[in-house]
Amino acid sequence: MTAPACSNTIDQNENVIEAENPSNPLPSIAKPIVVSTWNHGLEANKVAWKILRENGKALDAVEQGVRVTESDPDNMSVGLGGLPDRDGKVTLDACIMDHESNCGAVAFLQDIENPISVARKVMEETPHVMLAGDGALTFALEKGFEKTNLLTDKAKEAWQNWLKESDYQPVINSENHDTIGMLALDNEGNLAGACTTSGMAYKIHGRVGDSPIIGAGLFVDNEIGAACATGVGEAVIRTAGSAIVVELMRQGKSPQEACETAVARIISKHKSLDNLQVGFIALNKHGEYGCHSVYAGFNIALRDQEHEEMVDAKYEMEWD
Ligand code: SD4
Repeated sequence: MTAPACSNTIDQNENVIEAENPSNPLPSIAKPIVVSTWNHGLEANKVAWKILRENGKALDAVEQGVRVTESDPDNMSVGLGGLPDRDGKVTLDACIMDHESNCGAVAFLQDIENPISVARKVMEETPHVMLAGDGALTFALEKGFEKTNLLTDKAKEAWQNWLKESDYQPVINSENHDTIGMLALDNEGNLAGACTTSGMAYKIHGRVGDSPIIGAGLFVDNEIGAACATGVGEAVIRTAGSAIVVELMRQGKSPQEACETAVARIISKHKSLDNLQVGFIALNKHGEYGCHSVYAGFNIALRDQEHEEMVDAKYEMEWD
């Protein structure tokens, strides 16, 4: 899956690129690739790949890619059709980051189908990184986004069924942690990433997860690599998950080794691992990728010149 981050490599013109000190930037080989979380990544990757293949920018690829999942009403964990919080409100978190360390995010945003594009506007058209709640909505409307009812009949019915139990505990299981995180490397050798979710189903109204938090749900350092996370956001925030994965790559670890070490960190920092699913994906400047999760079941979608496939992540534990 990955080659050692420090070995010499050959670029597309057959030039040998000498490995550098791992604390220095990795040499870039222009080799477009996109990786994203879970099965829905396959469809999202198609759109991202078309942009990459036509020499488009990684930033455009990840934004347009994850919009596919946000706009899919059948997907119950991202954007339109996402499962609501315990009060029946669909609230969205998203962030985006480019190769110049520009980043933008929205948190606790309601009624907007494509939060990733609002996050990009925050990045490009404000001096801020994150807008939340009503402020984010007002900003989105000012920028021309339209209000949409995100609660589909299917999601409403699921919420009403959940209400019958009325234990008012956010439900945590492997099925409802289905953020889409996407990382891309373009022909220019630039990296970008995007992350978007409706978050944990039946969460407390106002809860924000890791997905809009730069360094937790997503991190990109164009000198080294990019990483994103899926799963229980609280655990990812506690460990600065995606930033850690990138820093581990900076120290010379391969993307796979970096994801494994970050998962080990999550495990070591939690006394109870009940339902604590977290998965990471990472991509470095060579176009090498890795993925790893706490529990079985995490998979990623890969698209490059030779591959269009799902890859099962290795993991630490089986579910009981
Ligand atoms: C969250 N990390 O809100 C998100 C949920 C998720 O796959 O990743 N789902 O905690």
